[in-house]
Amino acid sequence: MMSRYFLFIFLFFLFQDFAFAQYTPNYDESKVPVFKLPDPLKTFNGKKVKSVKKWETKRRPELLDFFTQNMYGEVPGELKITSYDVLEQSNNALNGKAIRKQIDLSFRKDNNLLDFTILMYLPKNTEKVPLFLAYNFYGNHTITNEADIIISEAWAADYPSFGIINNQLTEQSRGVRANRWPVEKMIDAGYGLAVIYYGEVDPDKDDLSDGIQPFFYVDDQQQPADNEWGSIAAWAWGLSRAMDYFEMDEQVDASKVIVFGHSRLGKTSLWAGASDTRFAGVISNNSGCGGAALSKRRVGETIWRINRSFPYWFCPNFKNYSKNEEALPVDQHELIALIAPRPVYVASAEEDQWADPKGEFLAALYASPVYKLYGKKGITQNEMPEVNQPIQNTVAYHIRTGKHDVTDFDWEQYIKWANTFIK
Ligand code: GTR
Repeated sequence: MMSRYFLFIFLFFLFQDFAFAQYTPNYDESKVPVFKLPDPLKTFNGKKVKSVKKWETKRRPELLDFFTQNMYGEVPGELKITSYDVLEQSNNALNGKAIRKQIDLSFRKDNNLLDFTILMYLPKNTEKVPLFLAYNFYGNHTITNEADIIISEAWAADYPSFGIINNQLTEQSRGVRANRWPVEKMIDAGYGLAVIYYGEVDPDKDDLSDGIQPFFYVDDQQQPADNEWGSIAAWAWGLSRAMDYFEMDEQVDASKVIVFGHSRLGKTSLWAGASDTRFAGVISNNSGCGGAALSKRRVGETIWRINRSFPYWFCPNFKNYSKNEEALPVDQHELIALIAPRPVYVASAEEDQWADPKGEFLAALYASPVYKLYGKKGITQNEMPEVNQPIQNTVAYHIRTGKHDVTDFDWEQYIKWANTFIK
């Protein structure tokens, strides 16, 4: 009896060990699997792409289609802005330095209604201005201390130290993320900033009955089809609708909108820039798995892991590649290549190993041949740069000291790069 008991314990621990080895994230370069990265300039049929024309008519569309059908998911229909409202406006924001506007966009379809509010800070120019467009994680009122910023009523993940309980944003979180948004620096450099609380477009939870997706359900459909949009594509959809608005706003230069995002919202900014060519530039800050990092390296967060923790971010078809990266006929360098020839900036943080900084660098590097085809300079060195030593070409990359975050250092680089490549 006793020995059976020990055998059971032994087997239990053996299994645990096995499971542990298989499922712990890998950070060891020597354990990165050997893989062959697909060539962005070779079609799925193996034909070499030698001209911009072939890229634009054949290779780019087939790559975009692959990412759409198998990763981020297709937007099942069109929905334009039904109406927009200026909720609030001031010419005296940031101590007289800027114009502030809060614009509500409404979308109606059948009996559904969705609203989201764009908070904009603009330099006091008479000219149309270039703009950074971004989502925030905890509401527009977290990005500065200004009392007039409206607090969203949309669902939010609880975060007690920010005063977010019972899924409601509160006054207590006003300004708590000001450190990530050096608005005055942007204004001084001649840029506007437009932000949206991402939870207004699709709450970040595993619930497929809220947000924008249900607007397109047919009959008794309860969730997007296998090739239809997850939350990242839904958030990207919202950024494109903000772009629709900017095309009507006389204070904005809609040909110079740079879409920025951090982490899951960096995955979103990359997909927005890949799927909507109206964005003039794209910034991915610490976007990691499903963003700028190569999936086939399986360092830090992997496809299996992200699909397990966030099954609703990507389309259901993406689960086909969980623990099956070798079957993927694409990798994230090709997502970046879809942005070409427009400027793209990939940024990592030294302590953010979960996002695989090296995999982010390599994706920027291997996207570069497509930029070269356009006569643009991508990343031209094979080695990662030193920390805090940005490479700024049409494709830009830096790894800074510190953790998974958005810092002044990051924004100083983005502004400098935008001055050269976009403004
Ligand atoms: C993590 C997730 C990452 C990244 C991050 C974030 O939990 O594993 O892919 O998106 O969240 O958005 O902060």
